[in-house]
Amino acid sequence: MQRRGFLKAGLGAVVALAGGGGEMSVQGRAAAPESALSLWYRRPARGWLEALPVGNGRLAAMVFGGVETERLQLDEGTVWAGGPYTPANPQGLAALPEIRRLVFEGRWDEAQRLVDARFLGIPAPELQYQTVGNLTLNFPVPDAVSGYRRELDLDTAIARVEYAAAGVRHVREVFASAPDQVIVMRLTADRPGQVSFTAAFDSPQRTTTETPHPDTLALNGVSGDAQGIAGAVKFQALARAVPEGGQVHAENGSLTVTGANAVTLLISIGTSYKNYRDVGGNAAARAQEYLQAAANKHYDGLRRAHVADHQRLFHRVEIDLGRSDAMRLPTDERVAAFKDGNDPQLAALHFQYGRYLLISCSRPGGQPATLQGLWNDSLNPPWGSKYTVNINTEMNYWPAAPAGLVECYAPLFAMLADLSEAGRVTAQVQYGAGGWVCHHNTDGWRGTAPVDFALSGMWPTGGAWLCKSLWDHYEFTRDKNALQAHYPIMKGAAQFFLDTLVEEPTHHWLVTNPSVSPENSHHPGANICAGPTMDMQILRDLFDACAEASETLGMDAEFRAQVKAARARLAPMQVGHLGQLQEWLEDWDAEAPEQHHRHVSHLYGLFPSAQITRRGTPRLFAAARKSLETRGDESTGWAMAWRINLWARLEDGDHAYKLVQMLLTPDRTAPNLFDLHPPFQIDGNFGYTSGVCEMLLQSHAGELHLLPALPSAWPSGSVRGLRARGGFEVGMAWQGGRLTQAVLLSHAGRPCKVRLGEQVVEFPTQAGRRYRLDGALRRV
Ligand code: FUC
Repeated sequence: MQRRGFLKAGLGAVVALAGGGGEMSVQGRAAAPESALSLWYRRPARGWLEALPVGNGRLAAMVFGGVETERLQLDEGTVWAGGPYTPANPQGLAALPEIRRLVFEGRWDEAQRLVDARFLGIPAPELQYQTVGNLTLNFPVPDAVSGYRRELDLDTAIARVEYAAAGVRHVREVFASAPDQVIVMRLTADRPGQVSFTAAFDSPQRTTTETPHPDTLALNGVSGDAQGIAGAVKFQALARAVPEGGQVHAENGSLTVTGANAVTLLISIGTSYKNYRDVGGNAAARAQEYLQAAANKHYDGLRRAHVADHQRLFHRVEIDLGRSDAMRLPTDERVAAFKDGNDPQLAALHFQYGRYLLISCSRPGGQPATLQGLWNDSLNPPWGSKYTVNINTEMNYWPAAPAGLVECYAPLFAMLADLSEAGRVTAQVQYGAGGWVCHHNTDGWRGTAPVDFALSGMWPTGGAWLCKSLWDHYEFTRDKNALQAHYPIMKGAAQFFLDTLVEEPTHHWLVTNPSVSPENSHHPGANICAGPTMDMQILRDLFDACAEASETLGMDAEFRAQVKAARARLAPMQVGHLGQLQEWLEDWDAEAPEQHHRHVSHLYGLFPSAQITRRGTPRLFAAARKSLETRGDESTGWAMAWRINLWARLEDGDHAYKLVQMLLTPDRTAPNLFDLHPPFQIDGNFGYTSGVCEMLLQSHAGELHLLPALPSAWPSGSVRGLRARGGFEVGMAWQGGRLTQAVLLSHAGRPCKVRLGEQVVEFPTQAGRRYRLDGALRRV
């Protein structure tokens, strides 16, 4: 409201810029930044969902950009509540036969009660990801400011604040450096001696502050207790001011700089977390080591290294979906206007934002992206900001390969290696099985047992779904060395199911039991079941991947024969009496209580899997479409993002775009472009970026399908650097809704089959060579 008044008033308007409740006069409206890849605003963040995220895969900050105060809300990816624990329930194994019998007899209520009583992990809930705290800078209060602008440039991964006060132009830059492992803030003014502030840490954690040096503040703390497990992650955050001119002085937990020409503020955080079983690291030594190394460099060097490192990944993909005048507006106004306006560049910006966020929160050596990536201001965030692996964590990584960021998979793969150890205990203790299992959630301690309650927790297929990313990595890169390293994880996941699948009484198909179709009820209050369609689809993919990998690697012939035999006996996908793809073994869909449920688990077969394709399985394809239509469009942020991908696979670009429009509204996209479930959940950001990839290029059916779901809203455009299965990199340009040219770079020398509508061409390729095609797929 306030903003609208301000915009209409133009010059000389008054807005609350102080952030502390005061009003300050603002003269002159800042113009849009030069970089079209910027999120930007004419006022400081009033709340966390307006603040701008920076991150380096381990450290993260939300930048508020106030004039009187600057707040950096800080996170470090290993600050998890509690400490190492093993949740496997020793009562589980004895209860399992009875649970299975009750499920097969349709006595779901009794089965669920038995799971709740005897089969959940101990503790049943998993532990949460937690914030470190804040570093707040207080500045001298100016009477008036002009030309205030706050922005995040995705191209450089730098957040920036600028304004003029009393004739002095102030600029702040903030970035999280991956090469130097510190968060850096640079404060400058265009007149000497004008940078002054007082900074202090605060935190909702159990912390103490100290001033170990005249230029350094320290915050020492330990993560919170949770579920009866004592908080065991010690952390230290350090902030050091390196002023040019002026004076710096630290005392009683606050750091004061007066009259500097410029200041570089370095923030370093170390924790005692070494891995999910060991929290014996020296937090202070780590924090100091990073700080010392960074302090030996000049700001320009830190900035240059950061920008180069970011651009090495970020520049791999360029996209142009068209431009319009809307680009001149602040980002939050564009979100509000998107659904009825003409702003294709916002769709492109949001696509690149997903790539920016993945680069910023998932880098080798760090933890995988949680439900909120790395960004969390709470000790108790929604759903613990954990890893929900019945959709959300998988969705986080959907864009990694197609959007040119395979390196960002690294923390997920490291977590899978952990889970393949931790989940062995759960497999053995609760199922008497070999291999490993992870149910529908995990956390910083790699919990793998069924969590919370039977309705959602009794789902054994989370680890198996995560393994799809290992196979995707191979399909996109054809990297056999990586496959070799990943194969034992996939094999262990498959082994668990070879040992635990049971024969269902009617058709003698092999099925999971007990399980659920994630979070959906087939009868009121009843989720537990045997052999939900999604489980069978996931296992078909896992068994296929294991068989093909073992063949490619020339090993494990006997195991390969076992998975192939088991695959052949899995319950098939079935079309129900309404023509829908059945979500369960029985034709229950029409009576299920929530017809518009957010999860569309059985459509896993359409996306991300390729078991249902338009040309390969037309009957199932029609059934999947029917199921998706029944579920409807309106849902949570991530669920609508999934639907974008599904409508793209259905090759209906305009329907996919309808969901883009529904997602890019203030109800589902915060002012800082964080996706809203609501609340904030980052999966919707990543699912969106993946969805745009699927609209422009698909490669799941043994061919590169160019522009399979181009919406009429993007008649002209271009993209460069998308990745496709088979090791291809693809650039395309189109006009009037038709392809004008395509360039394919073959990284693996695989044969290439290209589809455009109903037209198909095939040719062999050589690794490292580029192939140009015109709008009729003729080689040029
Ligand atoms: C799944 C979803 C919820 C939420 C949670 C984190 O359980 O069903 O909507 O996204 O994960």
